Amino acid sequence: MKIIYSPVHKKHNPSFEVYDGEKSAYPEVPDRIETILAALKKEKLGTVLSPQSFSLDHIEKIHHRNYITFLQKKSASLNSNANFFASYFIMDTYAPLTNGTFLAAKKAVDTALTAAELVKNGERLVYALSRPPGHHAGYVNMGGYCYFNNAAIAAEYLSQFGKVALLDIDYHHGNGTQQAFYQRDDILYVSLHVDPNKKYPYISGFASEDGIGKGKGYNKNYPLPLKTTEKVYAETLTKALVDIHTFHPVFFIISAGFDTYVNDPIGSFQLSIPFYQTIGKLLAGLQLPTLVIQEGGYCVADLGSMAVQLIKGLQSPEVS
Ligand code: OKP
Ligand code: ZN
Repeated sequence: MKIIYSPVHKKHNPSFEVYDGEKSAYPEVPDRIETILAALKKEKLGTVLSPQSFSLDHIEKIHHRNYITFLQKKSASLNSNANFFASYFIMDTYAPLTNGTFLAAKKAVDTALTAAELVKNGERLVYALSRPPGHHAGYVNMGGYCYFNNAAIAAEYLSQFGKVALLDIDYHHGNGTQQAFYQRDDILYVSLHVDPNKKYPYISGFASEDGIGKGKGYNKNYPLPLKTTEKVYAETLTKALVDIHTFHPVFFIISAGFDTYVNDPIGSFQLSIPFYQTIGKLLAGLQLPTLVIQEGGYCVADLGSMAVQLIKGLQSPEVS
């Protein structure tokens, strides 16, 4: 497996989020990616490569030019210790801008695009260690620790070469990714996530949202209750895999969040570390060229183990 990683993500390190009107600790920390990288290396699961640099044109296919320019200019204008919450181009209080945010977010996109290009050129499994994550970032907004939608930009890129199925297994619904492809029939978006009536992002992720126009039927949401068990999760994932199989994609992208873990400080599901290998094996059953893109997951102590289990599952030979 090839792993795409750049240390530039560390330049984005906000000091706090605003939750219930109070400052609180920022869970989306640089150590998340460092610990995953260390665990993958220790288990010798892949070769680490640096991302290539891609033009902003790729980002402009998913985000409005004015939003991109705003992020770039505002970020660069900030002092090194500033945490700036924009009053527009933003959907919540979970996406502060810092001096390094644009550089890190751009590199996270380059990481995803480098991985996408490798998959396009015949690699079977590539892991993009993108940070900050992306699936909440929409056409004109940051939010939920996300600035540029890494997975959507990679999916858009790969769609030039064949149909793309994008499966989002983060605990939260990927509102930004859904929005990007809601009217498209060449990119299928399927998501398993906590019921948005109960948890973030609240505004989307309902089962009734299934696409519009020619995109009708090409968006699938599987909202799950708080405290979802492994049994229910596996049953739901099996349904999602039927959707993907029926679509006959050429490429498979996984928006991989580990906040479905039982000990995640933000999540509420009951998935154990070994269960990520079960998930990986189920996904490997599709036998498609696969791009894994990092999204959330906040139990830093166990992120490395979860990533290792997922990748071992994805690499396990098909049982037929
Ligand atoms: C980003 B991703 C608790 C409030 C958290 C924001 C969640 C963003 C999740 N401090 N609300 O999908 O993992
Ligand atoms: Zn999440």
